[in-house]
This record gives sequence, C-alpha cells and structure tokens, in this order.
Amino acid sequence: MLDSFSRAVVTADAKTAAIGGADLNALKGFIAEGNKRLDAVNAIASNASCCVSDAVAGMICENQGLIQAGGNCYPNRRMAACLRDAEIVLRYVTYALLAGDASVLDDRCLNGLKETYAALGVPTTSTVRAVQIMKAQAAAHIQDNPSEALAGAKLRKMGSIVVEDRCATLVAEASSYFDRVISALS
Ligand SMILES: CCC1=C(C)/C(=C/C2=NC(=C\c3[nH]c(/C=C4\NC(=O)[C@H](C)[C@H]4CC)c(C)c3CCC(=O)O)/C(CCC(=O)O)=C2C)NC1=O
Repeated sequence: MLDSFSRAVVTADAKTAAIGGADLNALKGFIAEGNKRLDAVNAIASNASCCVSDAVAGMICENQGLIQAGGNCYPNRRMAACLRDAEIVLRYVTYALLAGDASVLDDRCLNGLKETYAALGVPTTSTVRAVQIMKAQAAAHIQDNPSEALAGAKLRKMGSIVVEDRCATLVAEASSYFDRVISALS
C-alpha cells in the first residue's frame, strides 16, 4: 500500500533519480491542503452508514427484482452481504482519499472483486448503480452541500467547509476513486 509520499519515493527510485523539485512541490501541496483532506475524509466517514443504506435502497427502488426470489439481495443473508459490500467499498474509498493514492483500494478491495461477483452471480450493473449513488453522496458531503430535496429529514451539514471552491479538487479526487471501482467491475 502506497500513499502520496511513498509513491513519490517508489517513482523516483524506479528512475534512480533523486526526489525532484516538481515531486516536492506536489507533496507541499498535499501538506498545505491536508486539513481540507481530513475534513473531506471525515465528511464521508461520519456519514457512511447513511450513504450506504441510501445507496442500496436507491439501487433496489430502481430494480425491485433484486429483493424478490431469485434476486441477488434475496433473502436477508444476501441483503446483508450487499450492504456490507457497499460499506466496504466506501471505506476503501475513504482510505484512498486519506492516503492520496488508490493502491490501498486496488490491492485490498478491488483485486479479484469482478471475478468474485461473476462466480456468485452478483449483478455488476446494480453494484455500479449503488457506487454511482455513493459517488454523488460523497461529493455532496465533501462540498458540505447535501441537497435538501434528496436528503430530506436526514440532511446533515458538517460546517467545516472552506467555502471558496467547495473543495473541488478533493471532490474530483474522490470521484476518481469511485470511477476506479466502477471500471474495475465493468
Ligand atoms: C475487503 C474487500 C472485500 C470485498 C469487496 C468483499 C466482497 C464480497 N462480496 C461477497 C458476496 C456478496 N456480495 C453481494 C452484493 C450485492 N448483491 C447485490 O444484488 C447488489 C448488487 C450487491 C450490493 C451492492 C451479495 C448479495 C453477496 C452474497 C452472494 C451469495 O452468497 O450468493 C463475497 C463472497 C463471500 C461472502 O459472502 O462474504 C465477497 C468476498 N469481501 C471482502 O473481503
């Protein structure tokens, strides 16, 4: 598992190069923006159970065959496995966001997941739908701008946002990790 720092070392070593000015500048940025990153991780992690249950409920609403006999969220044992898997994915996305590097997500969560799902008959299009919903939720929580229309009574704001750009860079980075999950399953 790599983070932004160990990634810079591994990349430089592969070129037998010293850590150069551009690498150090990138790491300086990582440190300077570090508190925003921690807020972004916290925004996802402390809303995780709400995100997971809402994403899986949304996926099922759109495809109710999943909870009928023969569906992959039927019976309750599979429903529980599905909720657990969505929680696992979200957890690894937050780890990647904390590290600033996708390797923890790739190595410990996505490696072999497509094959596991194929063997178990877990429908990847439905999984992808749940991941897409979590991607949208994560963006809203990092921006601290959840939609009142979608969140209703569950609306929760963290109050820690740096308002000028609504953490656009971190939203894009988190989105890229969700996209990685989607492409690993597709
Ligand atoms: C740390 C990384 C890690 C991951 C990612 C992981 C995934 C994972 N999900 C599994 C099952 C499963 N995953 C699902 C998920 C779903 N079914 C649906 O219809 C939905 C589309 C979807 C939820 C969004 C289901 C239903 C099962 C059980 C399938 C079965 O036993 O028939 C299994 C088989 C073993 C088990 O049931 O526990 C694994 C290994 N395990 C891990 O250790």
